Amino acid sequence: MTEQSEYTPPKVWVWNKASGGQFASINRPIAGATHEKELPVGRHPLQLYSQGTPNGVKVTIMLEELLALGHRGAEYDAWLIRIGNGDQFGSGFVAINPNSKIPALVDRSEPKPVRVFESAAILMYLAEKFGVFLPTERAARAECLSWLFWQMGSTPYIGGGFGHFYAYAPTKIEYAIDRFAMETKRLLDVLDRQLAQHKYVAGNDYTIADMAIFPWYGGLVKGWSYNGAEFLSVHEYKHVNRWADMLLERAAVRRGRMVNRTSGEPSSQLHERHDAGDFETKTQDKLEPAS
Ligand SMILES: N[C@@H](CCC(=O)N[C@@H](CS)C(=O)NCC(=O)O)C(=O)O
Repeated sequence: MTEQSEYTPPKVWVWNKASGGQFASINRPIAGATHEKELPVGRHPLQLYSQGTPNGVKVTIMLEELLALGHRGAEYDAWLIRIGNGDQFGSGFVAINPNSKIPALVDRSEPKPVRVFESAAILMYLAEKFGVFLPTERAARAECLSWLFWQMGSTPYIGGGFGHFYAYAPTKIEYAIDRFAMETKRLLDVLDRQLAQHKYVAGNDYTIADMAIFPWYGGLVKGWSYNGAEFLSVHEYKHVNRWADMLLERAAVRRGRMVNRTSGEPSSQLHERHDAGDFETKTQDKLEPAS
């Protein structure tokens, strides 16, 4: 095992130094706003404040799917919250999500604006509001919600565990990488076995469970996350690969992946979405002067 410097935890932990690593500047041990900043409000019923990370993309896929079905009430403004710049600690954002994480949604079509935070809560809220992508029959609903919450419970081990120690931590710690690579592979195998038996995650129908799981687990097998595809031998999960490719054939999934995205090909980044036509005219390749 790689040599690690000895660390004896003090009796009481105190925040007296930056933690190091890629997200050191936004990590703090206290909640609440760091600065006053109102959130902008657009003309649509739904106002989304987010960034195109896997948790953000779940919601933009759902919104694009709802619009594809013709639900005009799902028209939305997607505002960019740059988490690397600390926008999630502005007073307006903290008022709609005291946990200071994207995504957060405000539904202004209700008599009093409704705030929703936590991506699964947002998916459920929209599924219930529009009556789609969440089965109503009790057993099918239980299966869908089981997988939805499997995603919510499991992916911190992928993002905060594997991704953090494999890609972002200032030193490579073999013990931590082993522990979370093992868990990530086990989770991929759980999903692979389910998808060996079912077309979609929760059965024959496409649901919010697919939308929640795809950006994380689809992202791993498609090699979008942490440069970890080869390390994790993701080709082994052939049913997850089959399912991810099938979802990528959906135009709404492809659009959802573009919204609030700040990395990758400029033509794939739509920093803010205020109109369906923005996908054609406002991607970064169209906004940035050609170099
Ligand atoms: N359980 C939350 C997790 C949200 C989350 O971790 N969001 C990250 C981006 S993917 C974030 O906003 N990080 C900013 C920070 O930690 O300060 C959800 O599913 O909505």
